Amino acid sequence: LAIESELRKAFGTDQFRLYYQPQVIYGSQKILGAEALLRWHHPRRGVIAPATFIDVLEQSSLIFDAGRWILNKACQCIAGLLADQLIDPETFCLSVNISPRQFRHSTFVDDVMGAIHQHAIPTRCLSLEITEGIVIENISDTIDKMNELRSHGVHFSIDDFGTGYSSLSYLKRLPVDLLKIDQSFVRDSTNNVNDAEIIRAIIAIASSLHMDLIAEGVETREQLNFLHAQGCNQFQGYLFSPPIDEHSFRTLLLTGG
Ligand code: G
Ligand code: G
Ligand code: MN
Ligand code: NA
Repeated sequence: LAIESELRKAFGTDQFRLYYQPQVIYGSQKILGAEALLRWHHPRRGVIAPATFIDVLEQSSLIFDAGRWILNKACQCIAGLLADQLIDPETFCLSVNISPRQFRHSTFVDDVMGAIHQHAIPTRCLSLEITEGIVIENISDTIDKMNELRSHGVHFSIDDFGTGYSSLSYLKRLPVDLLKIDQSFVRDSTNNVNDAEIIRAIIAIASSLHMDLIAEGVETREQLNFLHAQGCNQFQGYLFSPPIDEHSFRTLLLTGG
C-alpha cells in the first residue's frame, strides 16, 4: 500500500506534527486547555488531516509507534509551555486522542507513564480522549487500564459523546472526568429540535454523573449562546480557534487569546 510506506517514512523525517485547538471557558478569554490533533506535512501534497490516514495507521502496526510519538510530543509540548510559564500547572490540561488498538496494546499504561516521566510533567496536565467504541469492546480491561492511569492522576474524557453505544451503566463505572459533546449535535442545535434535546440530555447526564462537559465544533455565537443557556460552560471550535501549530498556540497563550 503506497500510503502505508509513505507513512512509515514520514515518522523518521519530521513530517508529523501535533496541532493544538484551544478550549475556552464561557465569557472569558481564558484558555483552560487544548486538544492535540495530528497533522501530516507531506512533502508534495501539503498538510493532510488525519481523516485520510488515521485508519491506515490503525490497521497496521504503525499505530503503536505513532501513538507513542503522539504521547511523547504532547508531553514535550506541555513541558515547554510550563518551562516558559505559558500555562498554569494547576489548571491547564492537554487532551490527546487515543486510538482503540493503541489503548488495548499491552504496553499502553507504560507508554503513557513513560512519556509523562520522560518530560517530567505533572500527570494532571495530560488527559486522554477515548471513544465509546473503546469502552464497549472490552469493558473490564478498559476499566482496569483507566483505573491504573487514573491512580497516577491521568484524566480521561469521552470523545464524540452521544454518537456511540455506551450504556449509562458502563459510563458510571468509568473514571471519566469530562464528556465531549459531539460536533454533529452542536452543528444543528440551533435549528433542529432533536439535536437541541440530545444536547439537553447529554448535559443532564454529565451533571448527574458529576462529569465536566465541553462542546466541540462550536462555530457560531448562536450555538455558543444556546449551549451556555443549557448549562455548558466549556467550548472548543472554529468560533474561538481552529487547530493551530505549536508556535501559534504559544503566541495565543502569550497574548491571552
Ligand atoms: O483534526 P481533524 O478534524 O482532522 O481530526 C480528524 C479525526 O482524526 C479526529 O476525529 C480524531 O479522532 C482523529 N485524530 C486526530 N489526531 C489524532 C491523534 O493524535 N491520534 C488519534 N488516534 N486520532 C487522532
Ligand atoms: O477527535 P475529534 O473527532 O473530536 O476531532 C475533532 C475534529 O473536529 C478535528 O478534526 C478538528 O479539526 C475538527 N474541528 C474542530 N473545531 C471544529 C469546528 O468548529 N467545526 C468543524 N466542522 N470541525 C471542527
Ligand atoms: Mn478528539
Ligand atoms: Na469529537
